[in-house]
Amino acid sequence: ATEETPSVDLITLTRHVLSEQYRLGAAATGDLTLLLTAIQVTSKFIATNVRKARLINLVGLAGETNVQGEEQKKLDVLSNDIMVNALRASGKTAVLVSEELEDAIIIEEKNKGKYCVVFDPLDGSSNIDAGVNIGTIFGIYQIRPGSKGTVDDVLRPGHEMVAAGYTMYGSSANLVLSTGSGVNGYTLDASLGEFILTHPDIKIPPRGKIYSFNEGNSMYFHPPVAAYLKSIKYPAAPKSPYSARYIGSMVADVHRTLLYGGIFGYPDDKKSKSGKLRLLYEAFPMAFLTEQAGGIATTGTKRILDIVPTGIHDRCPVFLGSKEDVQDLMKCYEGNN
Ligand code: AHM
Ligand code: MG
Repeated sequence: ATEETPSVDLITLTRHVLSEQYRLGAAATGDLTLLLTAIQVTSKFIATNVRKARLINLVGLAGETNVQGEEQKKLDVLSNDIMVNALRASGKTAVLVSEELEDAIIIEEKNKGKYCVVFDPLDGSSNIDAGVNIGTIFGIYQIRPGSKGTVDDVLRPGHEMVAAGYTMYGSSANLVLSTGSGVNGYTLDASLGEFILTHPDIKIPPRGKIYSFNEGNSMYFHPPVAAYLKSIKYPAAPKSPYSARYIGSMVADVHRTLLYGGIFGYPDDKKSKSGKLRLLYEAFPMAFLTEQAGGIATTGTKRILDIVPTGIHDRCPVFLGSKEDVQDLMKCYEGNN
């Protein structure tokens, strides 16, 4: 085998986003690129902290205070602070919504820009201490024409987002992004400190072989979900049953679904009437990416991106993934109505 020569033409995230924005023509001011640059810096910073925290856990030093005697912040709070500070300082934002904060932040006049960012700074926090993949999820709106930036600028359907993405902190840090013309994946090259384009134009396979649900909640599931799960676990011959994969970290479960296909679901059930996942900063960004990659994202009966939020921390049922798999699920709902 011939040895591959190292690439001398690396496509970094900034370069790639810039060229996409140029392609869009004169309307692009470069502001979105600058905002995305700020977001990727926060991802690098959070990735470093996640790694450090794991190291500390490994050597058994994790505690209430660090060596300087300062109280250590929990990783999700720390990640929130990193993002709020960087996004405010970017000068490109007007409104920020974080899972960690009860109220939206309205950016003061001197730092104000025209974008609103909704985010979950560190999702999948129950996985942190076990060293399992966790991630940051974000969605971006532009403020409405004439608005100075209020909470109403984010209480809008997900299809009005101008960009959405996530960073997964795993064996490497992977940033997956869509600015509305397809989905691209970038991997952090730690030695360069740059996200490099490694997964151009991600497309979800039209059908997969994996389902990803927390089946521990089965006793609460509504009939359409129970019927769907039964159909993929006990298929009529000659079909074979699907494999189960559930990490319990939305970023990781969605990342696998984008790459391998299949279906991810977090339904509403007899216990939680809107499910668990948050509409603005979990369901919308992931639905945006799924559709941009050629898949479907639904509540079972309704397109997720068409929902109009009534509050910044609303929840909604989520099913997303390969087109044919999600269509099969939707059929179970039709049969039930
Ligand atoms: P979190 O925001 O408190 O971390 O909860 C969100 C997470 C998602 O990442 C994941 O899909 C889901 O909760 C898993 O929930 P469960 O443990 O009920 O299966
Ligand atoms: Mg979350």
